Amino acid sequence: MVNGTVINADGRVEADIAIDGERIISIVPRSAGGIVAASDDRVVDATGCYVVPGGVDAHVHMQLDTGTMSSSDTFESGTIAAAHGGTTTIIDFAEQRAGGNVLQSFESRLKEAEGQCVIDWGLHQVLGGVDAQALIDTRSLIEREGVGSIKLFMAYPGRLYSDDGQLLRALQMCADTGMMAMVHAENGLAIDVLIEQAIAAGHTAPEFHSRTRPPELEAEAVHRASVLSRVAGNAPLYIVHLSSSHALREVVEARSRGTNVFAETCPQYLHLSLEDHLGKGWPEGAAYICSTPLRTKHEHHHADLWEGLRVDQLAVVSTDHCPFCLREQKLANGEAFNVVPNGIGGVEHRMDLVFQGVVAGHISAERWVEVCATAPARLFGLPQKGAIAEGLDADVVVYDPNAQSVISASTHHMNLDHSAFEGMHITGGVRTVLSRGDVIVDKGEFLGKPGRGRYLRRDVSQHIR
Ligand code: DUC
Ligand code: ZN
Ligand code: ZN
Repeated sequence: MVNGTVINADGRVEADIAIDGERIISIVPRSAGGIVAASDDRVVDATGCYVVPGGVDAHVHMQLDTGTMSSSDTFESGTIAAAHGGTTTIIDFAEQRAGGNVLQSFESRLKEAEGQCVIDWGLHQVLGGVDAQALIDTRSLIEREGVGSIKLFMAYPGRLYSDDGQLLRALQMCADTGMMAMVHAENGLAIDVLIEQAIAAGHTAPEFHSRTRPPELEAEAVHRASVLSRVAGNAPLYIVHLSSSHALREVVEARSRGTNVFAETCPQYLHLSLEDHLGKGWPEGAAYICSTPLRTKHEHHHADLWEGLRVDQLAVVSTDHCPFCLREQKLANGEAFNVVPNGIGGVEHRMDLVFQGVVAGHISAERWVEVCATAPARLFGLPQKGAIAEGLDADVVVYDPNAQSVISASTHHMNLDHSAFEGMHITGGVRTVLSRGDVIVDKGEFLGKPGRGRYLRRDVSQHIR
């Protein structure tokens, strides 16, 4: 790959890259002569483009079973869409529910994804019912299946919810093993009261999804999770889909006390708002129902989250990709905010949507690479991903910083009949994508094949040990 600007989290260099098979074998600055290709080499010309590591989306839900429906992207369609957007690794979830067997839940999710993905993939383990056996089984997943992370819920009482005692026991296990505890931090008991009261008062419009999940209840849960992590012996803690200034302040406070806490945000919390999106009413507003919810534009959430990304208060941008088609799925249970399946589809546009922060001057291109690829790879035990470096997997994206496009459901590759980002003008765009040395996307054309993606055995977090 020649003539590009190689950008890693720690800097940039005008350099050429040589790839042999699945790996990057050398990076030669053009000041040192660059690489002179042999006549039978395949050459990708990256003139005028950035050459960056393939994106790592550490939080997605392909074909998620909600009990009554399945999120609309399969592992195949969702990973094809991800590849088009410059993401070459996803991490999805196996889900154990209360009373259920962790190892069985993991095996069955592994089977669902096997043979489908076009890019490399891993799984976190959700614990929807923390009990003694679940914790014993989860510990064994590290060696057995290469799973170094779990997910716990402080929301959804009666479904996936863990009480404080369950959280503490799970966090003690994480402190002991080094496993990363991903936590959905919202006070679910209080939220359920607000939802009940809103419905009783006839407040069913989409905006009440946000009004019944106030940022104070996100912040409170972040605070509690951080305290429990410290009491557990400083368990590695990762707050998922952080959406508000209030919650961010709690992360900063906990980090200043030396807590092992990291947080991700998602493109929807950087670009969308309660008023402009949920506020559209039915049916469009349903498209923006996700949890944590979109926040008001009259506070400083967007600006604070961009600043949090800039100064490393926020470590990662993931999508929480969880698409549901508008009429057949989002509105299938009727027009009341509390019966709409939660989720936004965005796996295809994460790199572009975060790059808009580079265009606007909120973050550097190096930081864009770090939050979209390097940090999630290091936090989730993937040392072979997330950087352009000799010996690492040749997951490489040629990104044109001057390309122009408009996001639209009519041109995206997700199996989704709408886009939460419809009509957004994007500066920058993916030109070519390599996954372990294979060109899988070139100028909008998909060249990969289902099943070529590999299951990634992961280690515990490199940020901790
Ligand atoms: N939390 C997630 O992380 N994903 C989908 C829905 C939710 O509440
Ligand atoms: Zn969640
Ligand atoms: Zn999620």
